Amino acid sequence: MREEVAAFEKKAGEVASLLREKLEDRTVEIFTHADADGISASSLFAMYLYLRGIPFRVKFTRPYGSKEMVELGKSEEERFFVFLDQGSREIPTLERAVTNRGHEVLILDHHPGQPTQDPRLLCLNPHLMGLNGAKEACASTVVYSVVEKMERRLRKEVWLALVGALGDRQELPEGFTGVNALLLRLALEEGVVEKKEGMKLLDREGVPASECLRISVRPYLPGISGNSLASAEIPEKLGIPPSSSLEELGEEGERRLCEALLERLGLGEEMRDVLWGTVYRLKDRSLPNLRKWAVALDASDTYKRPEIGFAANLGDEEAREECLLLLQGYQRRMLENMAWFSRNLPRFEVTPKARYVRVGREVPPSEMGEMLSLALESRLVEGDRPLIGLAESGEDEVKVSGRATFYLTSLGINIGRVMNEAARAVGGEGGGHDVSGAAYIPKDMAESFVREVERCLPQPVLPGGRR
Ligand SMILES: [Mn+2]
Repeated sequence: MREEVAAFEKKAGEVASLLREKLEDRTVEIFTHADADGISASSLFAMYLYLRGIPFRVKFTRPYGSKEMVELGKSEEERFFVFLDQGSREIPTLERAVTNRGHEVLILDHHPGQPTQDPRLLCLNPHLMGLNGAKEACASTVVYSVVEKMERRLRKEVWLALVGALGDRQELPEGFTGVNALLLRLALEEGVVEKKEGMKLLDREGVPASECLRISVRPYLPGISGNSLASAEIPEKLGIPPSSSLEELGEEGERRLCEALLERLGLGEEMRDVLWGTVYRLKDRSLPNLRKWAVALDASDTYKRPEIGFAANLGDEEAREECLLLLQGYQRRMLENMAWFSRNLPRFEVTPKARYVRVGREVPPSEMGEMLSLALESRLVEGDRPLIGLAESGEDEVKVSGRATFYLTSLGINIGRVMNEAARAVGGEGGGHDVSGAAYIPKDMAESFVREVERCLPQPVLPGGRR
């Protein structure tokens, strides 16, 4: 086992034994991000509390900023706050305004943050062991690593860690790395998850291959997704029976379809990793493949109903069906968003340092980040510079999403840091990982914010460049 992963595992064990005592006779208040990773992380934590009969509340929320943390700290009675998939950035505020006032805090997160010596603040974060929280562990991975050590029965729920990692796009072309890779091995050994080679499209079952292509949004297939003609023609030319699902084609059939798609897309070999890879499934088939399930959870977030995804993760069958319906609506909306993106491509402002996508109210703020990720992944825009989106959110607020590629981060670009610094400079809040981040800023400061981003981003290293 790699040294950093071993150090993470050791620390997880320490956190687990301290936490077991701290949780006795408490009511726990969980604050979690509402995306696939945050929902899965909170599902795992809730399963533990439920098994132990510890009362809890879950709040799905965008990451709490320092003002909201200070408000929490003002409470008179002593409370137990748990921050999942968030919290690391606010450690100084938590020490000053929350634990200082007698409250206990637990942070299980994978966003960058400082270490803490505060005995009332328990924290597990892969960054502190030298791991990269953008690709080696997600919040669900971190939560699993702790709760599994307190309750062996949770071993069979290890698949939720993989769902979180897929949701956060932590599966690299070569597969999972770091703690994620460790948990995948465990999931296979436990016999909970199966894997095989195949196309990484979501709708592998239940619909014909042509429909699977037409509604494909993760990945998005330029010129094919949303295009009934093209998506019917490609399988037809290969002689694929019109009613066959992807799953029914067998590996050889899938490979032929993949080659035909690659040729049609004409985007070069690098799209192969986007289309082809590992398919993960639950052995008991109680959910669709895990990649699809991760996007279904994201859909429940987009429709502001993360509790549906949460309930489905916990085994509620009605919620599972509802979540899959939300996914269908989400796929339709993302197809529209991507069409908007393609249409407006020529209008985006491009500076030597970044590309700016001003969506106004055309794309909802909750869907913009995903739209940018898809645009980069599907090569609708070149990955030669960061992609920064600005959307109106509410009366006087703008949401910003930033996306880069691992190639750009290797050149020293850190989107989370840029979001944090530029937002603070204009009176907003922001943060995130090296490859992706978000900020909320006052609406009238949007242009100042863009100037700050230009100031914070390093000089471009290469003219052009690739992903
Ligand atoms: Mn996350």
